[in-house]
Amino acid sequence: MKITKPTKMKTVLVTGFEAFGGEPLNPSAQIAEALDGQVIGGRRVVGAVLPCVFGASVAELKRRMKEVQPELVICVGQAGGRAAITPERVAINVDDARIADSAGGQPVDRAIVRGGPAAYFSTLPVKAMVAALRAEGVPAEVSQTAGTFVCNHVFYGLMHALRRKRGVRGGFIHVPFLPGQAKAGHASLPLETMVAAVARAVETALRTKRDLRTSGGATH
Ligand code: PCA
Repeated sequence: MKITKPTKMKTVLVTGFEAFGGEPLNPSAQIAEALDGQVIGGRRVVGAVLPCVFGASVAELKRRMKEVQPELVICVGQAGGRAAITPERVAINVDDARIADSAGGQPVDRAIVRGGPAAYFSTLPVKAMVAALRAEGVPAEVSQTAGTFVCNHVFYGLMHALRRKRGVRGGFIHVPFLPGQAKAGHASLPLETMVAAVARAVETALRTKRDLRTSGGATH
């Protein structure tokens, strides 16, 4: 009798961030925790929460990538004030913090990787993800900037780490506040909607090798 070892299920890494900036919670951490252990598109999702700290966040991301060996990495962060789920198109090589991170660090106009490229594009099918979410009635749009705080920092660090890893794709999605967080006038989305949206984004990324070419760029 021939005994074959069961093949290990492929994995997807989804990260969120701890709460920051005086907020009691961060929807991205709750999304990562909710998706941890789920199976999407035949892959096991590992959810992890990163510190909202320049440097340490990327170190923790790389540690988890080494451990999990994912074929897809989607980092998620909170963008308070946004009204939609926003896959990010591009990470830029600069840290420029308006507020201190959770360890008191506040870099200004500092390269993330000295001598690194000015920017990296997401290797996620951002337009296909937006289309899939909109088809389900979830507000979504491609974002042209992930800012210059810890989210952009992690996004750039991720894409820099993946630059020579053929076959492993990655990118970043910003999500709005939760209803309990949103101050007057700020948009929000319920947690269930955001968890389902990121799950749909993972599923869409896994089955879409070539992004859609729908128009949808900003006019300014
Ligand atoms: N949002 C911040 C950092 C952590 C988070 O969830 C940002 O947009 O940079």
